[in-house]
Amino acid sequence: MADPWESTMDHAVAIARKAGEVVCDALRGDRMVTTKSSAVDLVTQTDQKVEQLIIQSVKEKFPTHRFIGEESVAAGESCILSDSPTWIIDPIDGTTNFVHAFPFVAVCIGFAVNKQVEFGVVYSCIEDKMFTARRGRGAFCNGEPLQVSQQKAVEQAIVATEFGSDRDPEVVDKIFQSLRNVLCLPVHGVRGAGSAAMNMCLVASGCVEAYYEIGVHVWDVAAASLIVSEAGGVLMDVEGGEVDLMSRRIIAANSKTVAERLVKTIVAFSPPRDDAAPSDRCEDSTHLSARKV
Ligand code: LIP
Repeated sequence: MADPWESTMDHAVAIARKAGEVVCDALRGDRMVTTKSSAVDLVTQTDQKVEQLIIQSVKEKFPTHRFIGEESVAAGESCILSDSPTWIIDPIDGTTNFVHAFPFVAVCIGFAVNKQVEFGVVYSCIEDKMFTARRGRGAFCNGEPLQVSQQKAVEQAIVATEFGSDRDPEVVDKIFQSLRNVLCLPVHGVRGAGSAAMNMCLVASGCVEAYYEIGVHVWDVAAASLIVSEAGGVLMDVEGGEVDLMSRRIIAANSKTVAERLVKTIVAFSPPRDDAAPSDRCEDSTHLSARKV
């Protein structure tokens, strides 16, 4: 049966690759860094330039489509997912990595219709790895099929997580309590690529058995969530049950068994939702300052 979103996905792959070229070019020059919700929540002119490149290219081809973009939301746009065809964009997932030239940087484009992700594209541009997934049609890296790890024993797993950009001591304590609990399950190891999407693509690739994080945003995980599930993986909320991409909480695992072990291990808390009213979100631009790296 013909795929109604085939040409749309083709455009997403093409613009992700073009955006990745812009990111890699910027790595060879100076990068002007400012901050958003905290002194370590970084953003650069390249993040903003790449997001606008993607959005403008989509508007020209698909003028009725909607957008949720990390930097557009930071600038005050709404973060509401309607039933309309919606592009969910993280122009640079791993911005801190980008600032430091740490080689895990991804352009993320998720595409949702009726609030369901229909395709996901994650382009790890420094590695030149194009991760893609189309609902019901599998997940791939540079055209090669992806399959999650078959290891069901969490004690023989590698688990990925991140520390996020919230430095509130109470939040940091909960993050470290979870990290300690996971490490002492025990697991073979804990890793972090510095990018939610890259961690999830490592799960889809079978290199890591699970990834969890509290504090991510819908643009970090929307595209990669489909890549994980189409590679045979499982998505779950940190307290069990169906993942809510707006909740800022996620477990992406190779199996329900591993996911459920993490549910029993993680110290859960609830950050302000992505679709909360802007006044209720913790994003505070009073940290805006500029420096060159
Ligand atoms: C990053 C996420 C990561 C999280 C960071 C940051 P960004 O996304 O990929 O998982 O821990 O705080 O949110 O900001 O680089 O697009």
